[in-house]
Amino acid sequence: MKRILILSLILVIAAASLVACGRNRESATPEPVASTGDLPESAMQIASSRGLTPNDINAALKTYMPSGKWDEYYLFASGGHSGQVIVIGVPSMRILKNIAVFTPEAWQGYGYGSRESEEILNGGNVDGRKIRMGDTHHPALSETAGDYDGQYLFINDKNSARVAVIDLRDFETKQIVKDPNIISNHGSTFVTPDTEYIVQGTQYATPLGWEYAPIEEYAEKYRGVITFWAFDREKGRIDPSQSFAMEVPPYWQDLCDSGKLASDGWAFCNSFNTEMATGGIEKGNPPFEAGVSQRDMDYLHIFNWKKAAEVYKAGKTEEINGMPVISIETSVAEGLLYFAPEPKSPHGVDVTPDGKYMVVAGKLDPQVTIYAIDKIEAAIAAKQWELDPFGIPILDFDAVKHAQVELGLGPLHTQFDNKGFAYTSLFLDSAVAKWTVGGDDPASWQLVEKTPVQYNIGHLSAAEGDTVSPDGGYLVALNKWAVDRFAPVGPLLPQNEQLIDISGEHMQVLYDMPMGVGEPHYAQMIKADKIQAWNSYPEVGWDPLTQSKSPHATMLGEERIERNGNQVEVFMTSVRSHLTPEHVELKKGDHVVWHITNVETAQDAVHGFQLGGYNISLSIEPGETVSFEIDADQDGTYAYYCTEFCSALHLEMMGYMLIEP
Ligand code: K7E
Ligand code: CUA
Repeated sequence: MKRILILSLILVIAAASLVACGRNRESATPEPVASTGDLPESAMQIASSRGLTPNDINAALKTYMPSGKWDEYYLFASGGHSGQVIVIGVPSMRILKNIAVFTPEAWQGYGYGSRESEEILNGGNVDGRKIRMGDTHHPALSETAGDYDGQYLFINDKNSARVAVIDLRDFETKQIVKDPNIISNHGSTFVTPDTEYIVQGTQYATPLGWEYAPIEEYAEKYRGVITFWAFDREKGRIDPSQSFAMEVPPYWQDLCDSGKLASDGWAFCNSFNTEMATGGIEKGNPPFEAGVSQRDMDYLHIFNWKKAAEVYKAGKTEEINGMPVISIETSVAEGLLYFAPEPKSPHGVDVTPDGKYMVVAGKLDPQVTIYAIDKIEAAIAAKQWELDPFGIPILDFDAVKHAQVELGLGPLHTQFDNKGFAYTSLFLDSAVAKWTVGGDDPASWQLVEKTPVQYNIGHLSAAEGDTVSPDGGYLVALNKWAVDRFAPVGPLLPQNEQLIDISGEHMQVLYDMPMGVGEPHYAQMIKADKIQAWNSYPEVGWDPLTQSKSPHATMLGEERIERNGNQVEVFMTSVRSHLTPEHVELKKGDHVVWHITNVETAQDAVHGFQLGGYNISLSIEPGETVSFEIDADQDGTYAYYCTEFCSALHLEMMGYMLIEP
């Protein structure tokens, strides 16, 4: 009886998953299973010998991706401390790529000599200091009319307040910008519905420009900013010359989200230190964790960014460290900034797909609080407010609060599906709560069910879950602790990314995926067919930094070494299976600029390049031209070679750099 049950489960699910795979390569595979009789006896043996339940088999089939078949979604996950973005296929949870962003990465030739990558990384230098790590938190896909368009990805670095731009044609980082006024950031990156701006907010307040001021002068001198980085879609770059910031009180702003549809033009950011606690437990002061949690309410910051952009364009700003900043006074006078009280230590704020409601989750409050944009706009019109010490209007809580839903302990972040449900992570409960996104009637907002996750969930990510039209189907829980989920690997454990099926009536955990490179705070999941990635660069001699043909492109037969005094320029090509020239003869004291063009156009025909003793590692992808510079300051005989096993004669793909004393 049980055997029949398992077999029919396999059959039903196998049929369903075949329908689900749309974008797959043709291959000469055997006929799909059509009846239980087609199933091999061994399937039953595997199931019984491994003690699999029907649920396990269900989960296995839903995530199984046969060789050569592609996943339905890409998950772009923050790589946390690695300073990278991890690209994962859903539902298989196979890692497709780690994109180097804030941290050098040798395989991709990022930050190991290539002029292009050094220029990008140097964009994130702080006061001239090279910062070569990151604490990435929130990836954001570019949007058109509130939907992911698959063109660009942005991600922030919390520790040094930087934002990076990744081009999804080649999955490479193109730009890092450093906010000139803050050193600590968290509320980023969040895009406005047409990616006009990328929103970035301060976390820990400092004097603007992170200059010195005694902590006793906190209320007077310390501030935060919410920066609106303008994005030039045509150039694929943030344009700092069109960007502006808004000064905010030192309330430790946290997560943000942009309004959409009904709330288009607004942006929302939490805060959690309206106490303006300054810590100093060693001086007998209340510690931060107590000082910051004294008040029952903090403030949801509500920004009218469309109006703020006009105020900026009208020049009503003050330039601070080269960034035009709208002062608090101007924001108040122009009606750009309002507060709404929000219960205890809020963390996430997430706007519903229709843009009508903002969901705020307080870490120390078991309920989520839902605000309605029409109520916010009405309270502003009716001036239902009192003023905070900085003169900013605090809207009446009862006037703007729409509903509250008790979900459980430690609610943090919320995502949405296509059936009118919201999913909120419960950090302390280690669970995901599913609840209804109601309507005008506050009683229509209700908890539906909870499912345990393992363990201490932070963010969660649903398929297209931040857009105006979420897909539903899949949800990934980004858990901080794995504890007992995987074979032991010493005291530093991986985090656990859990795939959850949300297509049915009840949530089901399908798969545990260890993330062993850093803490994946947030991720966004996009339908795979929206990504139009290049197979090779469009033209031989391509410079991925400018996304155009490099002036140093070298075609076959044009290889040469040019010398002008002690300035040497090498024009090299790489093709299976040789690097030309094979001898680079230099004199001690030469300054060398070295260009390599991969003249191949075949997909996957990548050549790497490393130069012994000189800390050079490059990836030269089909069609790409890469440049690096060295000072030949040590005479000797050095070998350079291709680092990708590109052909049968790959080991012969080498050359000598000879530096004559
Ligand atoms: Cu909750 Cu940085 Cu979005 Cu971590 S943050 S979880
Ligand atoms: Cu080219 Cu190995």
